[in-house]
Amino acid sequence: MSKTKPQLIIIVTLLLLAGWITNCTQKSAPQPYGAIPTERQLIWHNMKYHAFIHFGPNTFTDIEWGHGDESPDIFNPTELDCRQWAKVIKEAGMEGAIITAKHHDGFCLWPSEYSTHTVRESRWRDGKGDVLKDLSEACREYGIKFGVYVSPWDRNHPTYFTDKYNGVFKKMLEEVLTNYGDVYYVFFDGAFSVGPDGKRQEYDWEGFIEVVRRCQPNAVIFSDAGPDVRWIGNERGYAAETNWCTVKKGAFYPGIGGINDQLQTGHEDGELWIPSEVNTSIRPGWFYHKQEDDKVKSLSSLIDNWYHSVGMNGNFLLNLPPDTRGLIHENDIERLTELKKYLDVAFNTDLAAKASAKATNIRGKSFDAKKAIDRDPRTYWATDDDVLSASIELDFGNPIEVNAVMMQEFIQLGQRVRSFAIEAFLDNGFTQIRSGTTIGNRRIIKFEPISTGKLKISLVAKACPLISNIEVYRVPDSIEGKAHAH
Ligand code: FUL
Repeated sequence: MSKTKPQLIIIVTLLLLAGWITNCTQKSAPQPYGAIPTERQLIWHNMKYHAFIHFGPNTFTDIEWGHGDESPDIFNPTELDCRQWAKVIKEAGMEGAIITAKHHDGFCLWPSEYSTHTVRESRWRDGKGDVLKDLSEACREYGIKFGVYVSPWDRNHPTYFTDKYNGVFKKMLEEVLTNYGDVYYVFFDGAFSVGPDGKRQEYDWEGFIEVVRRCQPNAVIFSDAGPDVRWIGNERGYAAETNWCTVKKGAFYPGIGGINDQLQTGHEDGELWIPSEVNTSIRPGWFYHKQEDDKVKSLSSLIDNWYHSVGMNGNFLLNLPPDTRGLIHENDIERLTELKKYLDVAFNTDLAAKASAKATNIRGKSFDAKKAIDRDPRTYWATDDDVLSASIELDFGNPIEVNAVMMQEFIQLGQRVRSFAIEAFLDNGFTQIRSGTTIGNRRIIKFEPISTGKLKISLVAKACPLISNIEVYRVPDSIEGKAHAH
């Protein structure tokens, strides 16, 4: 049946209207700027704090880098209990655990078919144990994510320094990534050695990445160079003041030296989204050493690490090395508990929640100022496309004491802010109390406590700034009875 003329007119009008509405919505929605994160990176961005677990023959030989010629019998934890680790990690508020499935000595914490230097050759549980099985099950039981560190450098495997090694390593990876359920994180270390004839093992990075993507498509891959998460360039647990999630193509390669400064900052105009992981150990070493039992980091240095990692556009990966019993040591647990207590107290009350907000520029008419300070990550404050400098003012009504501001960019559409300033209303005008450079996923700015009725946050961005969250706190220096945190 053919359509009548009036019907056609209605259809055309409706189509035009639909097109106009779509066009308007598109115009009012900010477009992505530069590189943006993938889904799996966003899941990682939404985490803050996870545990690193260095465990293996080094725990028993009391050294940091095993030579690969140690007897597998040396690995013999007397009370290994991965459920204790998982419980400690969960209670510490950490969201995942990444274990050295294989460190540089080549010893496999699982009975790999591709090595003779594994738990199977050890005395532990008569060679029938599997640390990865125990830990992955414990993680599931306690609701934390399971991740693996697999060292490409292997000082035991007979094929290392030959072309065959890449094939062996990929097979090992397949075992680790297919037998233990979901793996959220694969950590590739950059350390290596040069053979007696000056030869260096060439790694098949593309092949390694292909195995991870095929076996665990949701896992993020860490290395000096990403592809999903990059090393922050030091092992002290400190991100730099300027920390871009973006890096330039080809600038980084795992294991090349001389790039630590660039790893710290990333590159403002990088074409790749590779944010930073900030890692350190709770003790001086990565592996357990009895003589370090009284050298567990102080609460104030852990608090300092927290503000320099989670508070500086990174995640915090804190190493907790199990001891020769196969347990996380009491001293480490005490410190973790203190940090958790501190964080619970410090970030308990968001003082911005009750403030009213106004901004110098608001994109379109859709902006609800309250949304800039709520916790809904789907909403954000955006300016018009051509407005690259803007400020938001929070009014608390009456003066309150504050000393920390947390800000988050809506990174789904790129990292944009290149500088910011925080001003407080004192006496009868605004006075600048802090300024800084990048924000990214999360930036926490601490300053001396001030009593103020209003805070103003000014931003200068590369493209219209998008802020998904602003929170304000009065954080303590430490918890009761503990030393002052710096
Ligand atoms: C380094 C390694 O050589 C250390 O042993 C440790 O695993 C650390 C996290 O990475 O490159």
